[in-house]
Amino acid sequence: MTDPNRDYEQLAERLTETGRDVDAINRALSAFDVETPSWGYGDSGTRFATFQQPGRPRNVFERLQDAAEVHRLTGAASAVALHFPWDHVDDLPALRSHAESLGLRIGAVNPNLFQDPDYKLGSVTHPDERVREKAVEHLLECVHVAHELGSTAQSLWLADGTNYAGQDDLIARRHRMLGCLARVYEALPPEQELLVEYKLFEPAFYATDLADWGSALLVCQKLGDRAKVLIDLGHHAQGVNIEQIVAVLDDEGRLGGFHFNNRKYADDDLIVGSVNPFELFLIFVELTAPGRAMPRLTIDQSHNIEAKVEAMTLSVVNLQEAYAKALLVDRDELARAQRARDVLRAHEVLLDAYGIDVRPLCAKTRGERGAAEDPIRALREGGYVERAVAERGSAETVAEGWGR
Ligand code: RM4
Ligand code: MN
Ligand code: MN
Repeated sequence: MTDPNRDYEQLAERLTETGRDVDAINRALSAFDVETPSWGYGDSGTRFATFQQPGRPRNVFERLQDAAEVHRLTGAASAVALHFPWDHVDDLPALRSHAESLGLRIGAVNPNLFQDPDYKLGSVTHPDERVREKAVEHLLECVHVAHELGSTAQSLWLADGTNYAGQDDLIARRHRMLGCLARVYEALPPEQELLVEYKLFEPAFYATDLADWGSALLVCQKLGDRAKVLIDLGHHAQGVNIEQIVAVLDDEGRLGGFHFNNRKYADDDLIVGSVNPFELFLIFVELTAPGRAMPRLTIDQSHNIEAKVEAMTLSVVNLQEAYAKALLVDRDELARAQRARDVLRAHEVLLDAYGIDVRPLCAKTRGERGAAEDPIRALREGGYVERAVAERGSAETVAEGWGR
């Protein structure tokens, strides 16, 4: 068995020898924080089935408890993104103080415009004014909810789109959307921003109304400065260079945030870093480029067969490690190689950082923050899940629906 302290000392020594400022890296790492999604703790499934897990949270209060456990273990997940109406409660102040009593704050509020039968042909793009009004009303309600909960963002994903060529006029849909979103934007209190997510496909299979980052950016530019684009890793065509999208949106001052997950094929919502850790590292290399401010970072995953609290904990750990590796990129050497037009030296600078085992560094930082050096092991040994099963019930069944 290796000694974690010795591993850390050896790594720190090597990093110092190669000119890295280990204290600065430790400071940056310990300030790292992501939002976890309430919907990642509750039931979720595929369109074929939802497998309910023993000890699953029965309501938003219990979903927050699970999120607090992930934060306790990782020290880096202090906010929880909520989804409405999945997380609806009558008493918003009670929800807010429950979160605060657990050492959490409420992250982005996510309106849901994709499950009501009225939205079959769209929400803010729907041809019927009545349906569009209903959608705007829900969005305005979410602005109010966020304000009450101390949240500073609306995170909007539209399922709107068409399944067949000729089904509707694409530009008429766009104009309806712009009209509705302008009203919501106008209603935002100063502390809130509007994050606009895009997705190439699903549930619409001919034309999604906000299919790509460019379409989302155009909408944001029309709305105003506090409208920004949100990137979800599962929402692109295969092979799209996501790190380049990060760089371009940041350059335009419109990078609002991230939905982290990983995919092999479509919007698979698997654990971030489980399929393509190198891509994740390259995204963090862009996010940490000199002069850039970190946008809102959120996990957006559905854990269908894996243990949920464990999956979320591993996701935060994977993000910490990708971030740590990005912090180790020798930016001066990279700039030198680029100036020298040395193609492979520049690439090698990235590979050098990627190749470093940062686990001792992350473990040390977590320990210093009062979190677990080995979060997954601490979760397994700490009995949290067993206690949840005892309190919440152990029925493992297959059910309809997901998100709560
Ligand atoms: C969508 C999208 C949204 C999320 C829903 C549940 O594919 O990623 O961000 O709110 O799923
Ligand atoms: Mn998403
Ligand atoms: Mn998605």
